[in-house]
Amino acid sequence: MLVMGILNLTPDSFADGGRHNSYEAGVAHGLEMIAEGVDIIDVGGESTRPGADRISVDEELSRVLPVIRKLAETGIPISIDTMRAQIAREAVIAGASIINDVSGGLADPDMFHTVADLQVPYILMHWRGQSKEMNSKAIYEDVVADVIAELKPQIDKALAAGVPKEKLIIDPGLGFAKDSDHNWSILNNLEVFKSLGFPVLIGASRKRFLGGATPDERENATIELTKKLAPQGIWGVRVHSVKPHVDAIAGK
Ligand code: PMM
Repeated sequence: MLVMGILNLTPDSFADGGRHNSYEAGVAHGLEMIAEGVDIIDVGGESTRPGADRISVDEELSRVLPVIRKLAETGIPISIDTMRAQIAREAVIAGASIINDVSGGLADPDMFHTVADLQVPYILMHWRGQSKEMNSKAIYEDVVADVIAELKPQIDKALAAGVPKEKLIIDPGLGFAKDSDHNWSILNNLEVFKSLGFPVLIGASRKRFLGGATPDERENATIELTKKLAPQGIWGVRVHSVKPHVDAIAGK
């Protein structure tokens, strides 16, 4: 199971919110993750937390491109966490080699054609709407069946646009238009997601549904979850801390 380390380049991730510092701090954090054994670094410039505002394309580009260029020099695979086709394209030109789209192709009508053109792996996540509105969309008849039923047409559209089958990775999108019970139902039924025939990525790291009053408690719960996922044939976990997850997968 691969460890995808999160590198959020949003101003609230850094003490002073300044651009120069976020470049320096972002690169430093990326190098630290590499030293700890990360498999993929997931670089994102736009917050997708519930309630978050959108930022401009220029702002997103200026946050992510310099850091991608620098970290790509190390040879470690970099994914770009974006729902915008233009950002995906420029990030790949800058050195990213995977596109991680939390909207699963729903936010930008150009995304699937861009991915097909770039011929890079594409993480297609289940999504129901932008951060501002997603909590009100956490309504399901049967969350596992409904999420699968909504992932399938997006998969079909990606394939029809020319994204090669072997380049698709799916993600049930924990916390995106899902409450705590929904997230746990998904985690308890991962074989249904695996049966679609694509690698499965899980992003549970420090999310609220894990419980715990403090970030430390949520981090510990994330590590426990990684231990449970490792023997289940899951392709990768998207996590904030790298070393504890590398160790958990190695059975340490
Ligand atoms: N979660 C967040 C951002 N990007 N990408 C994928 N593929 N899967 C996720 O679950 C996911 C993601 C939000 O979490 P963060 O704010 O802690 O980065």
